[in-house]
Amino acid sequence: MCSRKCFRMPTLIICGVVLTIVLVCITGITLTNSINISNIVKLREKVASDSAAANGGHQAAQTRAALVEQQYSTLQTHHLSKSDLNYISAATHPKNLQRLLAAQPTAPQPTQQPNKIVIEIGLRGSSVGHTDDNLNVMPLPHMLQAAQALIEEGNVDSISLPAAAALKATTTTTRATTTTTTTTTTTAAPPISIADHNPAVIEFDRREHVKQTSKTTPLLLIGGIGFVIVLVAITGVTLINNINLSNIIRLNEKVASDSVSANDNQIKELNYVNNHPKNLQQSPQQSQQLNDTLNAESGEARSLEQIRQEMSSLHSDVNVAEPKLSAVISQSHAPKAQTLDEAPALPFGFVSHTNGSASASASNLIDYSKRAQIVKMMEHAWHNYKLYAWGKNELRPLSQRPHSGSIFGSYDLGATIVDGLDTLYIMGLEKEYKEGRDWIERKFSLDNISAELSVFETNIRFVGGMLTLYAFTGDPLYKEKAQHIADKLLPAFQTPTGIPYALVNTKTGVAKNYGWASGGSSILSEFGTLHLEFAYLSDITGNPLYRERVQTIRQVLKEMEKPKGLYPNFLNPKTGKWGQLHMSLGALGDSYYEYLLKAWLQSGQTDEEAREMYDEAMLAIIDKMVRTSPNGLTYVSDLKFDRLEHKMDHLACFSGGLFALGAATRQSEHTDKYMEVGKGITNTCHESYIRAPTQLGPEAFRFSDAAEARALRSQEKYYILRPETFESYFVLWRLTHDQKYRDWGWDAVQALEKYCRTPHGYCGLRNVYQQDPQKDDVQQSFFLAETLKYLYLLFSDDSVLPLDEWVFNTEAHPLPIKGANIYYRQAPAAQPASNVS
Ligand code: DMJ
Repeated sequence: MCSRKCFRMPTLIICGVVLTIVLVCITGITLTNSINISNIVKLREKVASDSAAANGGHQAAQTRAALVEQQYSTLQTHHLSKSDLNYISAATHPKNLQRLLAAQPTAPQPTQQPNKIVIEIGLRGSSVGHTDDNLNVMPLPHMLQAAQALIEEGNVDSISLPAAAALKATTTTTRATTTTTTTTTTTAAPPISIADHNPAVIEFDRREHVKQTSKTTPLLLIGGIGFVIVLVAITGVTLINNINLSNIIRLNEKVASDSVSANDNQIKELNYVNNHPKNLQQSPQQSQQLNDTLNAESGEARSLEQIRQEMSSLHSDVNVAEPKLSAVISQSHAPKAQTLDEAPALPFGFVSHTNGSASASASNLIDYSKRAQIVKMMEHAWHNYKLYAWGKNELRPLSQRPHSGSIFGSYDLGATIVDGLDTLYIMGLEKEYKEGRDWIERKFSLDNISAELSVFETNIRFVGGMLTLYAFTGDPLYKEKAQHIADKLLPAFQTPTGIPYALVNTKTGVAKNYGWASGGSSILSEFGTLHLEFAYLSDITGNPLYRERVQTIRQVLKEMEKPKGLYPNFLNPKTGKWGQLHMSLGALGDSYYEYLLKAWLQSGQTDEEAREMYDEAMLAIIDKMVRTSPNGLTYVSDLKFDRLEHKMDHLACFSGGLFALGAATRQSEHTDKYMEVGKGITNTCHESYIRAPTQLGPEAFRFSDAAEARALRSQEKYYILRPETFESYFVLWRLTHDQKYRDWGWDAVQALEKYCRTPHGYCGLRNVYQQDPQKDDVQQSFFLAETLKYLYLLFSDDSVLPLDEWVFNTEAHPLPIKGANIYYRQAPAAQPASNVS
């Protein structure tokens, strides 16, 4: 409870002022809010009603104040003797005052209220220091003592004792005293009859006095409490309003920012399209239209000419061969013979996710809603990896912990980060991309670990991932990391033939092959899948060593005698002899063939040797291994010695796209056959999917009288989120624009969502033929690197990573095509070879 000091006049004045300020502030805030949301009618009404409530409270307070004034005024009209004053000073003063008031005659009401009450006290007896002998007053010290007591009790604030003569004169004439305050003008006190009292003048604060009245004190307390309640209510309402307002404002800001970012994405898209070398060759009219749109969107006044100038300042004068693209990849899209030493970063996200229409040519082939679904899947995979396995290699979604049994073991190599980062970039998931980039910068190193790494897997996922990121961004971090990783792999190449071993210890450099591989052989699909990365690494670092290493492999293979024109899967790196004569376009062989075609594409179609080797190999495969089932399904068998095994690995499903790409990029007598086989294989892989209740394909499927495109053995029935079938859908879509490839892809997306999605990421399935298949609890890094990337691209338009500018490594990391892509970022001059070898 408040002591009486709380109710002293100055305290109350201060409180009043503070409350007034608070009220003014609240009213001000409310008004400001009202203005801010003047268009939000409901809210305005609420603010208005709050304001009305505040006014009501204020009026009540004013009424109470008027009552107090009246009560005070009544008190003032009564002359109080010393003893009366003593009553007033007593603890029971309200009662006494009431009694006094009742006993005293009522005087006329003053017209104006003084701010200080003036009480004249009769001074009886002689007075020390008083010159007027007529005064029979209390000795002054006594009077002062009494007055002091009043002050101490808190009843008066100050006492003034005018000179006796003056007092007397005042008393006998007008009997009025005056007092002034800083806030009001001097006012005359009403006439006072004090009979035999010689006055001393005691002034005290009126409000203090009011407090001493029996009726006003409780009223004031009640009023005060009411006022506080009203204030609290007003403050509460105002706060709620403010919260509502800030929410609304935030919402508005978000809407605005979304709209800005949508616009921004459109601008990025337009910038990308506009700055694209292809478009720089458009007709002036087309270009101007595009440029006008861009300027209208961005508010920038960059003319096409300026863009041309900016671009040409980036171009060097190096002439390279015109890409020999077939009619399937439109010749009109072929860039001019230009390349760049330096290029800006590729626009982040490439194109917007929104259903905009930034450019008719760029967006008319985008399936926005389906593509947005793939982005959500990527977010789900990434966020859960981040939550439960950040920095580790892969995620176990069911266990919600890292997958330490992955091919990279339990070392903190962040395989999912490195493998998935370019997909984030392509999808425009900027925040997630930056998290990954930051991790790579701070954490990724092979320096202080003693891991036995697969040369092939490390190359395609880590080196490949870093190289793509370097091409996209020009960020030297990625070039350094790519070189760092490749250097760790180089000891594996120390073999008599130059054919690398499969495994290398990152600390000791000791390399070896798998114990299970035929006769200590290296694996064709592994040592044959280094070319793209190592060749590109040499070009961006200026160090020829990496290219030399893979060129050596190429020469060994080229010169080897090939049984029936085919490449066996095993080759001994010491003897240079083939191991078992097993051939496959699936496991152990697959990406070697892929890299023959792609090395040629990557070189700007100048590496003729690679294309020739590709054609020879693929024609042999068509002849010796590709077959058609009784029901017309085209498939690629494995060949073991002279025996065909009518089985196709899921891994071999990439070859549908590969055959088609071979057809699309060179017109020859084989083109139609390539395309036919490519489409046929892709169709068969689709069949393997739709013949499973889960609509997802098995690891391997067979062709026999009993079944076609179905797994027959239990160990072949799993699906581990593999991408190869979607890769072929994507390539075939790009080359044919046949809607069925998108439809097939979308069916698979729904199957992935239904069977593979878990609350904490995506898992593979143990048996695709079961209605309710068990999940394998592994989210493979290639699910982010490849599966989701190919699906995203399937629903994008052709300007996102166009196939005449980018070539995908076997882990779906796009690498720029030399001479056709401004992001190739070739090093300006060759540097001396590294000592690492
Ligand atoms: C990926 O790591 C690569 O595509 C590789 O070439 C083979 N298989 C896996 C995905 O299935």
